[in-house]
Amino acid sequence: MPVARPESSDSRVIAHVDMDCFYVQVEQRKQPELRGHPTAVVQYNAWKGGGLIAVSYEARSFGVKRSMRGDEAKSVCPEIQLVRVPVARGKADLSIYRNAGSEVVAILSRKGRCERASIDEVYLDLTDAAEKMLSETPPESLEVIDDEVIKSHVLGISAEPSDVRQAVREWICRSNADRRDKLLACGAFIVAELRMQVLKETQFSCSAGIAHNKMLAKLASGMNKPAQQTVVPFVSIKSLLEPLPIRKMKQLGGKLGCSLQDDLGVNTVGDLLQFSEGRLQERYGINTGTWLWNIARGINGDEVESRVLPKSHGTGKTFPGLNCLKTIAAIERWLSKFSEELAERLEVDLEQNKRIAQTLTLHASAHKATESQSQKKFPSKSCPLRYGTTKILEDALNLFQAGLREYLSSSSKAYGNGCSGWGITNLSLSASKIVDIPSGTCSIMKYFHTQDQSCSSTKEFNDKEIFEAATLSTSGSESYLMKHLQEPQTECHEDGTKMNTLMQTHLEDESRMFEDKACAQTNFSREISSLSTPVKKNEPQLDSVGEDAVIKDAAGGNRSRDQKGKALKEKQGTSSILQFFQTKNCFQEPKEESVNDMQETTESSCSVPSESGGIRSLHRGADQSRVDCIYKIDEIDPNVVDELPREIQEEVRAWLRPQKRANNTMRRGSSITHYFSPNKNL
Ligand code: TTP
Repeated sequence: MPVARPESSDSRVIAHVDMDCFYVQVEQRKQPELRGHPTAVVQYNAWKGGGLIAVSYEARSFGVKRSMRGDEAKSVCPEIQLVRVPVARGKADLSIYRNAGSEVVAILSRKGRCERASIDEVYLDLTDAAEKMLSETPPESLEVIDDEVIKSHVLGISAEPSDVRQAVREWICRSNADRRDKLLACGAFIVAELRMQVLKETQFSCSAGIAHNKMLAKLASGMNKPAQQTVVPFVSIKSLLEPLPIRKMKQLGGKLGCSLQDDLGVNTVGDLLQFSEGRLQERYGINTGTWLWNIARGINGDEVESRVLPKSHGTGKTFPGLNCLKTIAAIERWLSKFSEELAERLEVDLEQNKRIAQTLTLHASAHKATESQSQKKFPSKSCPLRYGTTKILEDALNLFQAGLREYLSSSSKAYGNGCSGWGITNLSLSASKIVDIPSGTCSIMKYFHTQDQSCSSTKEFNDKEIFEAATLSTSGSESYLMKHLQEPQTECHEDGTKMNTLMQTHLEDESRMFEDKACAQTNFSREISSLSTPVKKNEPQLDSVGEDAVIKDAAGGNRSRDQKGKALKEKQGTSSILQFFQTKNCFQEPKEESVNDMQETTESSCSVPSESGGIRSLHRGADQSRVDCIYKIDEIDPNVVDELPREIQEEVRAWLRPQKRANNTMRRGSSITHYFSPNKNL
């Protein structure tokens, strides 16, 4: 539902930047010989040469359109070059385009707040930069103006084609102009410079709209493509909006737009101007009524959010016609591929951007066997996201089953019991509600906060825990998570009481950063205890952590290196943190840790750098038998050191430096040994 927001100021400078025929440009950069030739990117399948998803401007001039199949494009433009989208895991692999989009965002974000709106679109709030330019180097003071600025389209300027450039120059340099328009003129300079920089650094061209709000900037960016920019001065807003078909406006392509047309006879934005705000509120409610009244007048208070990273990660595939998926085995096969891809992307996001996703959602479309059945939608289902391919797959299957049950039960209610057949034509998984892990210890807490989800066993995963994505508000999700985290889960909670006092103190110091300290500590201790729990019989065991380590399964057989890698990845997460605290935990919980499983009581222990470049944790039991764990230094994220108590940071840092220096730290009076000494506080 649209939200009516008042404009914070009408002196903002907002740009919408949209890449030109983006996938084609990415392919042309890869194969420069395609530049300048009619080219299209196809999502290939055997049916009529696949579907076109991006078309170059050269091909467009021959009449090639995105809605065409490859064969049709060939018939319209025989010389067209069709490039296939890369394929991985049996489906389109968009990572090359995603990464190219990130390159562009990195450049565009240099001048102001930047919101990545899609794979190839960005909003920029350039107000501050424009104000700075206006006060320091106003356009009228410039002797030379770059051609890219002069080539701007300024809506409302009427001049003979031969005089347009001069008219634009005059508009840009007017000293008596309204301040708001002067700021837009400065915006034209800044955007032109950014676009040239994008071209220089990435070889991609883009187009842009410059206006005082997001709605107008977006409308303008598509008006003059490719490689051009359009400015919307205040006086031109009315003439820009009035003729626009109402259904072309954002959020009016669906039911609301239909209702405006059918019930009020509104076909263009201009038609909307005849209705008072009160009349629109009466018909559509206060919020939507005001929003409609506002957009008819070009008023839109949406802020540019500061977001250079994607809001969610999604992966999926369509299975049209006879290719639809009809068995759970087929669903599982595809969900397994999607889970693997999603887990990988989430891990990269966690590692590179320190972000975690909180919600997993499964979307599907069901086969339309009959016209009446086509009315019934396969419901989207969501649940808290647990990291790791296996867990994502497990949850995705549960979500699918829940959706299918609901789909079939309502279908059979509506169409009788004969309606039990199903076929899935579209299946996708997405990870959303992505949040930053704040720096400092809080990151560790948040990490475990998420990991805690994995404490709940799959058996506990039931329909009650599955909820509609659409009804999940942020606060709803928080309270859901908090509720579950606070519910004692016997196994975890009991282990939690083993938490070492050092860690408790440390957490308490940092707890201002976390809303629910008790909850965080419980989560943290759960994770600690699950780590410190000695290997169970059926779990794979690592012979050693060195290069040649092999994983032994319960039957004692060795698994391949690949499998080992995967298993390690799954288990480790942010391995350095877990490993480090595993070591600490050994120190802090001498008595309880040992009990039943290891048959030893830790009396004293210390961590030292090992000869093999790892950190070795030694624990001596009462019987003097030694548990010896080696942690590889190169697997430890140096950032984790900042999260440790100050008194031991220096020494741990020394371990992470070259081996020579690390060896110097192997001294008797080590602060770490002292830190963990049972007598430390005496
Ligand atoms: P768009 O920005 O819609 O289009 P475009 O960049 O190809 O062309 P234009 O210059 O007109 O903006 O889409 C960006 C990319 O997203 C596009 O290159 C391919 C991909 N895409 C799809 O895969 N499927 C689709 O249905 C659409 C619309 C786009």
